[in-house]
Amino acid sequence: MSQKRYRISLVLLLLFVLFPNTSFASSGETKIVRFPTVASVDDLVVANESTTAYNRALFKHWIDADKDCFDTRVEVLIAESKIWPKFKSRCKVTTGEWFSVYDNKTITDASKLDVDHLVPLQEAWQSGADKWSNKKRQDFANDLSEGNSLIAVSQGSNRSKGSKEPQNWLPTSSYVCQYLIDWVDVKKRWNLSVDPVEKDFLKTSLTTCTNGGAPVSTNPSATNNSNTTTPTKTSGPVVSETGAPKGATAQCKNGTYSFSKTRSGTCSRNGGVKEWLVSN
Ligand SMILES: [Ca+2]
Ligand SMILES: [Ca+2]
Repeated sequence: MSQKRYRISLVLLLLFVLFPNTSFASSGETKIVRFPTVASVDDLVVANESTTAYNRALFKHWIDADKDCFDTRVEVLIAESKIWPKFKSRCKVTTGEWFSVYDNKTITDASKLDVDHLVPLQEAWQSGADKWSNKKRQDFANDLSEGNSLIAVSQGSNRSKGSKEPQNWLPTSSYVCQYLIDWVDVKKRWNLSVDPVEKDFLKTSLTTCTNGGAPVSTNPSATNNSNTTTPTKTSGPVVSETGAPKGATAQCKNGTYSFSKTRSGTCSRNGGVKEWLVSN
């Protein structure tokens, strides 16, 4: 499952759990549904930020956890490209088509993208990660387990964000509500605290996040989800498994992508090979 699709599924699941009697089907009437994460803000531990010296080097990234030759940054780029990207030296993405939800920009040159830690590493450090092991910090910095920890966005938007918190920086696009939801969700999943000012801002802001029944309708990239979340091959032949050349990339049956120099074991932890892809 791609990252954005997972994110949307998660939000839908939360809505159905919290509002079991609410119909989200299109019926012509507008339903106002408050984002459920308003309550979740109260579930976060409130604490003043740690003032111990921050060192970015203590959050090792980007690693290649599954050793498929795509490091974490490349994994995100592949997952979020609207088209099957092109590669250099087999493991690096050069071009594709990405939509930077922070500033509504379409980007085709991978070098123009940053993969953003939605909750910045420094913010994580100040919110409890200063007490973590280096291994846990590495896991956080390379978190692909959910779709909202890492996001490919324009360099300009990411660098204006820096390590700022929501009260000091928000996307210029209509992605704001989703951003706030993701911020709370990441902090909750990693048991990171919020400081009092941050908590007040999150609670106030999230109460203004309503919608007409489509939970992520303010996310432009999600409005056409079926087309935007699954990379599709735009060039090069699809070949059978037996005919796959060395170095081919495979789409696995669970929707992830895998690369193997020898083909052996490719997608073995991801449901097997669905099809082999060869980029021109
Ligand atoms: Ca990898
Ligand atoms: Ca904070």
